Amino acid sequence: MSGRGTAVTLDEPAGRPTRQDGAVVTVVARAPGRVNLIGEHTDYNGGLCLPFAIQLATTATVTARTDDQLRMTSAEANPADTTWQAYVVGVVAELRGLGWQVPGLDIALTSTVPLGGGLSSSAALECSVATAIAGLLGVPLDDRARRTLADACRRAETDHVGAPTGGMDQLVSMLGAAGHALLIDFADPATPATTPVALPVTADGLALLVTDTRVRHSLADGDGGYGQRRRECATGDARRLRHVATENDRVRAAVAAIGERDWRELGLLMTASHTSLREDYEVSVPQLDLVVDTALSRGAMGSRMTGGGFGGCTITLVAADEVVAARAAVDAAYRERGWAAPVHHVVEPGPGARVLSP
Ligand code: GAF
Repeated sequence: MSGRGTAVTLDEPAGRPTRQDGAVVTVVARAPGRVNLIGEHTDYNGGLCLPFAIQLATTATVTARTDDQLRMTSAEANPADTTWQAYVVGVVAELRGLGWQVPGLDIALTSTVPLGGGLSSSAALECSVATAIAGLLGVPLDDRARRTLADACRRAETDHVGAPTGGMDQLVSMLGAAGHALLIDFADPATPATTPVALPVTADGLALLVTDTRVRHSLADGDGGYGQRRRECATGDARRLRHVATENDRVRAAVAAIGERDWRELGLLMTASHTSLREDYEVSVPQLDLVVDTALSRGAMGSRMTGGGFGGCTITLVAADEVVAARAAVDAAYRERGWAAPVHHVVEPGPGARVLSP
């Protein structure tokens, strides 16, 4: 795939292209973070997962330069921490590697996805930049292009940042649809099969409550827990693989339960997923367990950690009119232990990445 509209005049003194050739020079794109409803640590094990895109998102404003430089700013990143820049450099390198004629760029990022908070701020960042570049080059964002971008973003993360992630986050950020979760089957990791699954929880008086434990964990640490779990699965660790097998069964059962609007069953499957992640996969932490246990004791239908674990977020299925009480109970349990207050978001399945302007 090659871009068009990339020609920029080279005589602009401030490094900015003009529009005299008619090319679009500034594109604004938005890509969402995600929550995984069920199917954890299955993507890199050839299995099934069921994430959805959320309303929290990253917005990239990308302007073509007349030189080769990449200049970038982030409204939210800590100025002393420049690790996020590797994600951008990786995306540009991967797209150039595909033959896309990506010029030098000025990139301004702003995000409502908590950075490093388990809602896939990294995929939102990568996909917002990739989508803006596609817009800049005039590449239509059809299904094929979206998959190409998702895969380039995954490689940016694995090959440039050193975070050996599995591909779920980038795929759902690119392919998410409002009102739907995305069933992803990684049986053939090179061409994951995707099926939208309508998720009418709100219509049935329920809510999906995400709770950020405020415990941070980086997937980029190759010696850290995430990379270690991948290696354990690759070498056939029986307990880890038992989680993967039972989790795949739970995803299938969850899709069936959703189809029947059997929310009680979905809740039970979510909670069973958490137990398996805690006992067999050993990626939970006391804060995640406390949120899950407290929400369940307060009447939630199901609750589990979501994402890679070792911190990050939980997702809880709860009656809409019980959200306030569930939040208050979790906050109180945190206070009792003297932990910094968690952050809650009621989330709904939203659309995948898109160009906002022009
Ligand atoms: C992280 C990774 F980025 C995903 O690829 C996936 O493996 C997930 O952890 C665990 O299900 O979000």
